Amino acid sequence: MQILNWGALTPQKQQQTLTRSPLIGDLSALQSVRDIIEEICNQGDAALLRFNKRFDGVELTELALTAEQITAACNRVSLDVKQAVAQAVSNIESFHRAQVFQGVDIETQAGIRCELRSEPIERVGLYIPGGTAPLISTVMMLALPAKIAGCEKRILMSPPPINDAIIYAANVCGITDIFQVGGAQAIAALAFGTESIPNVDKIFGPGNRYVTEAKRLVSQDSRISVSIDMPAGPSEVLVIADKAANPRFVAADLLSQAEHGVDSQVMLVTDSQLLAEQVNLALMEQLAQLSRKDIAAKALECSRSIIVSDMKQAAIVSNRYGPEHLIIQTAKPREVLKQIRGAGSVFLGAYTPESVGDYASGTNHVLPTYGYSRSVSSLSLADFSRRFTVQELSPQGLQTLGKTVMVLAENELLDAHKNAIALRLDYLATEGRCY
Ligand code: HSO
Ligand code: ZN
Repeated sequence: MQILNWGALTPQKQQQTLTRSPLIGDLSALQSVRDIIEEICNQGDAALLRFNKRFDGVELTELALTAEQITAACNRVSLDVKQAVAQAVSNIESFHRAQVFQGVDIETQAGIRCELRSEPIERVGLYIPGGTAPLISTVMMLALPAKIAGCEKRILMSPPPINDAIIYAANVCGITDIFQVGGAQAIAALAFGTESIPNVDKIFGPGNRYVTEAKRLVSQDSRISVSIDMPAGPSEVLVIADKAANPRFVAADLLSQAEHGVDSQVMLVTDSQLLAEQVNLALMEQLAQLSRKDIAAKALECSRSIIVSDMKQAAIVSNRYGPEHLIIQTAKPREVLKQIRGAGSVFLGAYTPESVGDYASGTNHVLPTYGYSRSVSSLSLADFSRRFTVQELSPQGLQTLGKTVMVLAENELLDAHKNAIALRLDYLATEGRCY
């Protein structure tokens, strides 16, 4: 990785060093996503079956997996995978159960009661991409909070043929329906519904450019009201390390993120030039052993090491970048943590590689990328429910608040608002209470 000295860079160069590559370049892709969405809207299941054949080379008669197919897939999964899923599920469940919303119920003034309540989103659609890495872990990260939140319909979509371990994880995590559909057409089906697929209220999950664009388009489509989890971009990690960090650990963590995709970005921020050089050597050594070395090598091409003066400056650089994952491998990681303002998920110390959060520590791995961590939260239980408020005033409460509301309404030139108060205050003064 290219080694840059932060202090020696002009402000412009510093900015450039922290810029991500532009997300969407190919406009023809966008038009084809629009066309796919319209085809699903107009022709439903028939179009989905056609797309399965065209894009995935799979000819099906039914989109839904049957109970028998699910059982057969589960039987083919090894005991090792089953045990690993069980431990991961247990930790992810513990962490997400602890997030159950407690609610707010207070009197802001005597007789003025205000509440904040939460209800599960009724129908959620969870998208799991196909491709070279079958994301068993993403099934757990989406399906478990959906179940714990109490979402009634929890639909999983993935391109055919769906990997057995994905089907197994979906089954263990309480998915209610599995459909064999991928790509933009899966998102369109979840958003609009088809003869066999019910439309949902919110769509979650990662995907390629087409899936991401389809999510964006359906969430802005005025014919429906479907929301999406968060804006998606390529995966990234930033490692803050000091001179005592183990360069082999650091290199392994950088590569674990670089292997996700050629557009993944990995950054090292350190106060030690020597460590940066040692990490570069370790990267070369470890890269050669990887099955996805071509992908990781490409990702490393636009990744960099930044030399800073101290850990305070390291935190400043990290905050400006706002990484999806932040690993702090320093003598006192919690001291650095105090200065961190934006990161999707933070991994502290030498024994907390990103992989543990990706799979099984309990935290969610669906995180804001592309600098959104400065304003968007990591996926949590709250994303599977909606919050709403309730208020109730007693006659005394209305008498306390009436004048204030009437003055504000009058000054907004909204007479009907004022009237709704005035006639009640009159009623209370002349007739007494009505209940
Ligand atoms: N690092 C990914 C999640 C993942 N890693 C799934 C392995 N499997 C999220 O950025
Ligand atoms: Zn990962």
